[in-house]
Amino acid sequence: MKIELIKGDITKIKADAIVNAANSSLLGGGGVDGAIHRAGGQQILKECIDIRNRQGKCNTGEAVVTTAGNLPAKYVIHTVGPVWNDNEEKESKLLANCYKNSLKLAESLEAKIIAFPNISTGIYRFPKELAGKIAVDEVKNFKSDVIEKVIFVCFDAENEEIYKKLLKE
Ligand code: AR6
Repeated sequence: MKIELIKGDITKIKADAIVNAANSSLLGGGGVDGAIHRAGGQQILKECIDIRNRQGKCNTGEAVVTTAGNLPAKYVIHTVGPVWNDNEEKESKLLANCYKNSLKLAESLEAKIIAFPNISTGIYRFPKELAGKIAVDEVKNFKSDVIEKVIFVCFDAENEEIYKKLLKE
């Protein structure tokens, strides 16, 4: 699996699947979630509502999929990151689950290229350095014959620097 780092807006990425840092309501919000719903259009929200009606809320660490509406990607994988509350062990595990479950779901969709934002490092206040380490570890430990490339899309300069360093190691 190749790993790439891009600084920019994930809504512009032409991957098979892009990952959304959603909340458990699946009904949209701010940050990258807001950007994805704005750029993707009503179709994504409609499918999120269908999922809610079928299975209820999405728990932290889990992931669900919709199509990508007007986005250049094929699918949006919505995962719910943990809110940082200083419980490092518990919240790290939950963040790792976000990456694991998103990768598993991408694989089941036969997605070859998948793009991740820096889940939980915005509104949910997860420390960026630790979040980056968890993200890179989970991706490196995930062995797949289906996924060919994972793109980390960093929106802010701080995350970009952190990922540059982590990926050099
Ligand atoms: N493309 C890529 N990354 C982005 C973009 C973008 N267009 N916009 C922001 N980021 P956040 P969270 C980065 O707050 O911390 C929402 O309201 C941002 O710089 O989007 O998981 C949800 O509904 C940061 O590094 O997500 C939830 O309620 C990263 O995306 C809550 O926020 C994640 O920041 C989730 O909080």
